[in-house]
Amino acid sequence: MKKLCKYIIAFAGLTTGQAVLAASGDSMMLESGDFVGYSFWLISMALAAATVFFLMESLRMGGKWATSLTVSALVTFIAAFHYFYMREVWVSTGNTPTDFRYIDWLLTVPLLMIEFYLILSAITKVAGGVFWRLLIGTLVMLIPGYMGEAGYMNATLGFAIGMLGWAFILYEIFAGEASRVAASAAPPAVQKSYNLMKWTVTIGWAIYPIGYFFGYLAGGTDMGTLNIVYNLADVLNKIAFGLFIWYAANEEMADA
Ligand SMILES: *C/C=C(C)/C=C/C=C(C)/C=C/C1=C(C)CCCC1(C)C
Repeated sequence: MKKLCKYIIAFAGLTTGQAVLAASGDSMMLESGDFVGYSFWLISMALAAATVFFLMESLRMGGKWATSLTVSALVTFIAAFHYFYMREVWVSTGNTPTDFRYIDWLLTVPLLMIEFYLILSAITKVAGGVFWRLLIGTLVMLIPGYMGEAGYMNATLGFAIGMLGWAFILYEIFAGEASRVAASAAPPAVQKSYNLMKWTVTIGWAIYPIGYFFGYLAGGTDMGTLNIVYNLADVLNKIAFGLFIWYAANEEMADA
């Protein structure tokens, strides 16, 4: 009977175009109406597709932009993989996949920071200190954030220290050495993309602490909302961020 049920479910899955879902076993079954689950599915696929795109474009463009586009592909690749796991956690247990999310962030956020260094390095010589300061800012932002969310530290304290790390990053890209290099040496296309990236780190990234605040500090929101908010933020901060670099590369190569 159980076997028969499995076959019926597998068949229904196939006929609705959910072949992959069915093949992966019975632990994971996306329920109709599970919008958080839908967002995990959509975004994992969008990240996978973006990875292919950035890699192909990296090969096509080559030259000094190839590394930046490859790093964009690494970001979406790492995130796509984590999304496959996060999706399973959500769909099969309804829990928030906090650990996977932070492991993903720990890898992808430093890579996004490297992008600032790389797009500036593509056009001029940039001191390594820019990279190290952005990396330190990232760690100060994420580690206490994790400890707060996972319950290893007081949630308010983790939030407060994390905000300092983010402020440090914003300082570097708005007023620090990176911003001075961008303003003095970068051609217009790169400046435009630097600005788009800078504002993404300001406005796009603000979504995460806002989610954290409402999720853990302001009485608590439901975890479904928190996950949709984090998921949508990732589309902007991972896929769109890569597209801004791709745009600068295209423009700059057309001008050169
Ligand atoms: C691709 C993933 C990205 C860009 C993740 C970014 C995450 C943040 C900007 C998190 C920020 C946080 C704070 C500023 C305060 C403490 C809580 C955090 C970790 C959610």
